[in-house]
Amino acid sequence: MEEKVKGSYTADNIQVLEGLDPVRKRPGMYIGSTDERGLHHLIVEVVDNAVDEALAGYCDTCTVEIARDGSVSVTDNGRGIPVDMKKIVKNGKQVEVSAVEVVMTHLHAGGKFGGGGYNVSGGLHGVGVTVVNALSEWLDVEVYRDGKIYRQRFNRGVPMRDLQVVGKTDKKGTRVSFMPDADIFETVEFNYDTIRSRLREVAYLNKGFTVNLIDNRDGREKNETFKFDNGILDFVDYLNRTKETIFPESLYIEKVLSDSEVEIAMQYNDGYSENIYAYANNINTEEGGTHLEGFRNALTKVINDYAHRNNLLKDEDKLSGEDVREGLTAIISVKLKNPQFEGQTKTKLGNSEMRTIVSKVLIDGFGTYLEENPGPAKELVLKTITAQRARDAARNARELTRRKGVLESSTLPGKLADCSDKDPRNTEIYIVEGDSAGGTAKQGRDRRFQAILPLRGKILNVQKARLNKVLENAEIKAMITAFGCGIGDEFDESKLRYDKIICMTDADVDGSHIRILLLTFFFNFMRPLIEKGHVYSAMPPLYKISKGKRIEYAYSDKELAAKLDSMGRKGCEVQRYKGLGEMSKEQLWETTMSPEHRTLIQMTMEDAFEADEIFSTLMGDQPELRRQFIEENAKLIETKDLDV
Ligand code: 0RA
Repeated sequence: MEEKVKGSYTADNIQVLEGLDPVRKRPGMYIGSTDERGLHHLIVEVVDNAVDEALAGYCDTCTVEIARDGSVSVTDNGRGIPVDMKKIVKNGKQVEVSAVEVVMTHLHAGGKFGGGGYNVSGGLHGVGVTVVNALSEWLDVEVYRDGKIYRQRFNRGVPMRDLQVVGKTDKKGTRVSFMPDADIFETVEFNYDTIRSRLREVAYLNKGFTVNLIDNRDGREKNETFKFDNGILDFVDYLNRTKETIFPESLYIEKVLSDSEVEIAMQYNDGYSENIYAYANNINTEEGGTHLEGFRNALTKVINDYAHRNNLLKDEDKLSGEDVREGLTAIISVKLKNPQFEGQTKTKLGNSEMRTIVSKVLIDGFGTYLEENPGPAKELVLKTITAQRARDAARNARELTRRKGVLESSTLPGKLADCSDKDPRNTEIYIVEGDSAGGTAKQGRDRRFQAILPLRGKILNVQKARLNKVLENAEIKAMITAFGCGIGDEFDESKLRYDKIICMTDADVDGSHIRILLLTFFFNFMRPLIEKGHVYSAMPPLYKISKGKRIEYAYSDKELAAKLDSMGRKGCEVQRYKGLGEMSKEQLWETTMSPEHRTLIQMTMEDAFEADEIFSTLMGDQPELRRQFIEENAKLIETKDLDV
C-alpha cells in the first residue's frame, strides 16, 4: 500500500463508482424516495448502525449533530468499523483495502463479518451506510479503535485516498459526517422535528440507549437528549398521557423464545380507538405482519378464555377482536435473526414463526396478569362487553343509514361544488371552513379539476363519539358522500373521487381546530387516506404586502418582517387577512389554490397521530390547558406567530 500515491486510485475509482452507480442512478430503490422523506432516511441508516452496536452490547450512546453548513454527523461509541485490511477483487486483480473502505463502497458489505445477533441496519432497504456514502456530496468517516483515530474521505462515494491514521484517542466508536448530494435530493435541508421524532422512537425501542440531537445551524440552535430506562413501557405511558387508564400500571412483557426477542407493552384507556404499533428489528412495520397477527389472535383468546372461566360471559357468547382492542394502546417490538419484509412498502413482517412466538408470549404473560389481578381483569372484561354492545348498536345504525342511502347514495351533497373532470387521478377537493370562504373558493377555483365542499362550523369530535353519532353528523355525512370511498372496514381507496383532499382553513386557532378535527376524523375512519398521502393542508397567507405594482404575500410574522426588509419598508402597504373570507377570489386563487403558487402541506400519519392525541385537550373546556397545548404544538397548529 505504501507505494500507492495519490492519483493511483483512478483505476479503482472507476470500479468503485461502478459499484455504487446503481444507487446514484436509482436512489429511490435504496432509500424509498429522493424527497424529504428519503433525505431523512439517510440519518436513519447511519443511526441504525449504532443501534446494531447497542443490540450487540457494545454501544450505549449515539449523537446526531446538524452542522452549521447543513451537513449531519452521527457519532456512536460502538466498536468502530473494523480497520483491518481485506483482500478484494477489483478489475480482476486481487488488492488490499481497509474494511472501512469495503463497508463504505460495497453494497451489502456492511453485513457484519461473521457474528450472529440481530441487525437493524440495512433493514428496510438492506443497504445501510454504503448508500449514504453513494448519495452524499462528501462523507467523512472517523473510526476510534485500538487507541487510534482513523479517517477517510469520500466524494459521491469515491474514496479520495486510503484510510489514514490521523491521531491518538482513548475513545472507541465511529463518526460518520456527510453532506447529502443536492444533485440527488429535491431538498437537502434537514428538519429538526422530523429527525427528533425518529430518534425519540429509536430511544423508546432500545431501553437505556441514549440518543442526543444537536442543531448547530444559525438561529436554530437546539439540543435534546432521549433516554428511556423503561423503553416501550415509557412509550405506552407517553401515548396515554392525556387519557384515563384501566390498569393501575401499564403492562410489560419481555421474553426470548426460539432465538427471537419479544417485548410487549400495553395499557387500556377509556377511549374507543385502537392504537397498536408493531416493530420488527426497530423498523415500524406499518403494514403489520405475523407478529401483529399473533398478538391480535392471542389477545382475543386470552380475554375470551378469562371471561368464560370467570362466568363474566355466557359460554355461547364471544367477544370479537375489535371489542377487545377498543381503547388499547400497545407496542409490540420483536427482534429476530432473519427478518423477511414483505408488502408494498416492505414494512410487513413475513416470518411465519413469529405468529406462534408472539402469541405464546402474550397468552403466557397477559394470561398470568389477568389471573393475578382480578380487579383490573374484571374491569377490562366489562369494558369489552360494553364495547360489543355499542358496536352492535352502531352496526344497526349503520345498516339503517345505509338503507336510507346516506353512505352509498349517488346524490352528492347539495353544498358540494363538484369539478367537471371525473377522473379521480386529476382532481382535488377543498374542504373549506364556512360558507363565506366557501363562496369565494367556488368563484376562484378552476372548476375543471377543483371541487369545493364548505363546512359549517366545527365538525364533530369523533374521538369521543360512537359510530352512530358520527354518521348522524351532517358535515361528516357530506364528506363521506363527496369522497365516495366509504369508511372503516368498508373503506375502498379505488372508489375515492379525488386524488387530493385539501383542508383549507383560516390561519387562526379556530382554523387549526377544524384542521385537527378533520385529521382526527380521517385518522379514525379513513386512515388509508392519510397513509396513502391523499390529505393536504393549504396555507393561506396572513399578510399582503403591496408596494406600487408589486405584491407579495407572507405566511407568518417572521416572513412579513423579512419581506418588508427585502422590499425596503418605505412605501410598503401591509394588509392583514383576518380570514379566507376576506380575500377576493383572485387573491385566493393566486395565493392558496393555484397549483403554481400555493403551498400545500402533506399531512402525515405522525401529524394525524399527534392531532388525535391533542385534540381532545384542545376541544376541552379548560382554556389554560388549551392555550398551553397550542403553544407546545405550534408546528402542527401553526399559530405560534399569531399571538393566540
Ligand atoms: C462492520 C462490522 C462491525 C461493525 C461495523 C461494521 C460498524 C459500522 C458502523 C457504522 C456506524 N457505526 C458503526 N459501528 C460499527 C463489527 C465490528 C467488529 O467485529 O469489531
